[in-house]
Amino acid sequence: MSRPIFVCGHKCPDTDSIAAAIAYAYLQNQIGNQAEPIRAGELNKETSFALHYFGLEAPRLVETLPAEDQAEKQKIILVDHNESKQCIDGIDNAQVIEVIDHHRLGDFETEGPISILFRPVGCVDTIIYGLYQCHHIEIPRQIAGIMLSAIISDTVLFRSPTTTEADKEAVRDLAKIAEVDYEKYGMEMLKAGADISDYTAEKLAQNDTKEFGTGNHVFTVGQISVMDTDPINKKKADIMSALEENRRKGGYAASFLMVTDILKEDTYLWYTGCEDSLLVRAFGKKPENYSVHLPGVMSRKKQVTPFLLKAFEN
Ligand SMILES: [Mn+2]
Repeated sequence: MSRPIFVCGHKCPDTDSIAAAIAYAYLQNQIGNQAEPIRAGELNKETSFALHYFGLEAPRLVETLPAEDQAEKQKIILVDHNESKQCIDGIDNAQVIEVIDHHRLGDFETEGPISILFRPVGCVDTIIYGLYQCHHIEIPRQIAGIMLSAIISDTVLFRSPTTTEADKEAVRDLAKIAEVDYEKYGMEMLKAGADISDYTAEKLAQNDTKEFGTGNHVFTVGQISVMDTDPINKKKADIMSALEENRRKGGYAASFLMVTDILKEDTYLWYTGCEDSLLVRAFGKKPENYSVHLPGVMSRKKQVTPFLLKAFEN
């Protein structure tokens, strides 16, 4: 009869976006709605590690939602994002029927009424975990595994200030179902994701990049998690050239790259395209060599983007 509803995370998908698509599509199928998880981009190493560890297939890659000549548009549920700039290409060819997210409410507009569920928690899979409980649906071991991977990833094993009690509780419960020692597994997974040894400067420059905008200023913020900043610092010159190249091509006001040390729990924010004074306005610190050191900063959403948005407005 009808086509399955797509469940899709943001572009440049992270573990949360992939896990949420898988977990929420599974839940939809259990409650009688045919759904298929899809992804809007390549998997990162951390996500590949987690999928492989729990024996799961990656969602199907859909680069652009095609324009349909059918009377009814493809239905889609967005998870882990809501800003139009972060949506899969061709989103206007689809009908968004639901959004589940844990980010700020962006510029999202729809033609008709939709279901939305937002909660200020560390990970969208924590919200989805709650939905499994609401519907009394049993979580299979593999899905519990990918969901807890997502929560560990987004909260950096509870180190990020975005972490809530609900995230911790979900991980503890999911770890029992997945039969893993979540601390040991979590460190292994983060380590797999932090391995950048074979990444080119171009790839590093666009790692986990998201677009944000305020008024006429559209900028990008990417993030790379490492366990040691030495290797990436050695490639800084090439990464900065690639970052500037991407900024120029995309016509962005500025491009930022968070180099986050997950062991030291700090970030070096690299940037191109804007004045040093913007960084001073945003963080009250004088940058050096296109980098600002931000101790204790790990969360793009909570500790970086809001300050950049404000600085651009002033
Ligand atoms: Mn997320």
